[in-house]
Amino acid sequence: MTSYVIFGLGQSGLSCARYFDRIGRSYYLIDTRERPPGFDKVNQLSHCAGSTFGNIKRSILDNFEIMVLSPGIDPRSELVVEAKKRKMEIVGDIDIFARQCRRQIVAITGSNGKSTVTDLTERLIRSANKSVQKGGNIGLPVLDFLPQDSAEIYVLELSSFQLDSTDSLCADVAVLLNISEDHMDRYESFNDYALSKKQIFNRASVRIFNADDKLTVPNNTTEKDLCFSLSAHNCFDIGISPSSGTEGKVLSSEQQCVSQSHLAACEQGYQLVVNGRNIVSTSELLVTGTHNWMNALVSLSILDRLNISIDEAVIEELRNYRGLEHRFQLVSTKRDCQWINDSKATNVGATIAALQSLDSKSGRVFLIAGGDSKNADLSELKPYLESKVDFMILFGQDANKIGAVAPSIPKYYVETLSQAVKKIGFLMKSGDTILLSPACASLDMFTNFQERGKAFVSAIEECA
Ligand code: UMA
Ligand code: ADP
Repeated sequence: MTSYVIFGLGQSGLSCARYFDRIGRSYYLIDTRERPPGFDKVNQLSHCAGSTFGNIKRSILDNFEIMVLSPGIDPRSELVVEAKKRKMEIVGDIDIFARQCRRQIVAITGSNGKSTVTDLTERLIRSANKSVQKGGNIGLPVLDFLPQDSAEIYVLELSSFQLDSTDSLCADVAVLLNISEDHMDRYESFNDYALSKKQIFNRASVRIFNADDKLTVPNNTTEKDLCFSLSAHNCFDIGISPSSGTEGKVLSSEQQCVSQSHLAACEQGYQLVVNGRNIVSTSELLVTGTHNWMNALVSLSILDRLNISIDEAVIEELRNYRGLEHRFQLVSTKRDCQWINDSKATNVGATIAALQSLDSKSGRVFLIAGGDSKNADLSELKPYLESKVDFMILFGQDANKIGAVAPSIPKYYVETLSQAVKKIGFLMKSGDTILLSPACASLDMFTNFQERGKAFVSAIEECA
């Protein structure tokens, strides 16, 4: 009988164990952590044949044929390399899900915007009266949905880590939002990371990609695919010409057609134009920032590709969407200033998007940044810092690295977020913007980005 070892007892591993319990399959659990997050739940599992936590010897693999690998585990780690050497089958939770799921799957990846687009897409599909469920990297492990498989459509946020252990996914719609440097502690090169993201297109029926970010463009396109862009003109640049209305042509040798969605300038701001149809003006939306308008455009494009009618109920849902917590979120107007919590900006691309979204006519900008840069090249921030930021308040492990990027900007180094807010309290005046957009992961000082965002909000309440 095939024997399974589940490597990693975090959210994914635990959900896999529970799924195996539900279908009556036995398994063994291992984790290099002495007390992994699922430790206290092990005695509630019905088909767990045993477990080893902490120091794991290679010989443990003698007993197994298939390894279910958690996304947080580096495939270069000793035990995974050994498993590959032994020609064990290595699968991720998304792979197991994809093999069993009989419903439509929308798969979303990118360096930034995944959670927002996943969340918004689920809401829009639900407002069109379809049964839908979001899951994946957004924090809802997919195997929790099986074997019931009760939704009509699954909207999955997929990280590059998850894509690396997924060979069976045939997404009905696969979306690649953007690619900028992230997780360079896990990939040998930026090219490797980009290739990992592009795996989302493998075997997909319809591909949605970003005409403004050439790295996201699939090698071949078909008439079912769709590209989105800030402007209709950018589609020309990659060889797609918008024809009289709804469709454009790829001018490559294959001469294939793709549809497109874009922003079009109008009196009130921009119109979201989806496959030739004006849907809504950005002035009617609650979310702000160009990146969020692009996210809205992508969610609408997904509905278009699923043949779900974008009717008034869908548009009303979009108008009322407030975005997710900790993502470029206005959390206070204390002392007549804009306090923005963008704690989820854990890489350079997200902080650039936040800086680009700041209104250039508003007052001075204080940027709070720092944390674990994950070996990223921070120099790309330089022009955005120099054109948008008046003061930098830096903290965490890589504070000095960020500071070195823009030597001309006045800066202060602090130990905690409350010290950062106190410092700003002395310098600020009415009309200023204070932006927490760290460009770094939080793990050097916090359990996660949510805790960092909450610490910022508490500091505003107590210290500003
Ligand atoms: N770990 C060990 N030893 C082990 C197993 C894990 O040290 O034996 C460490 C990992 O190196 C990692 C941590 O434990 O630092 C968590 O890893 P995990 O694989 O146990 O993670 P899960 O709890 O299963 O959560 C994962 C995703 N986490 C990661 O990919 C790191 C969650 O995304 C996701 O929500 C969840 O599955 C459900 O699908 C979080 C994340 O940070 C939000 N994702 C990264 C990101 O968005 O940038 C990719
Ligand atoms: P992810 O799940 O990919 O991390 P989120 O939606 O959680 O994406 O947003 C993460 C960060 O990226 C936030 O700081 C957010 O403001 C920013 N962001 C959201 N959408 C985009 C986008 N389309 N392009 C660039 N940055 C974005």
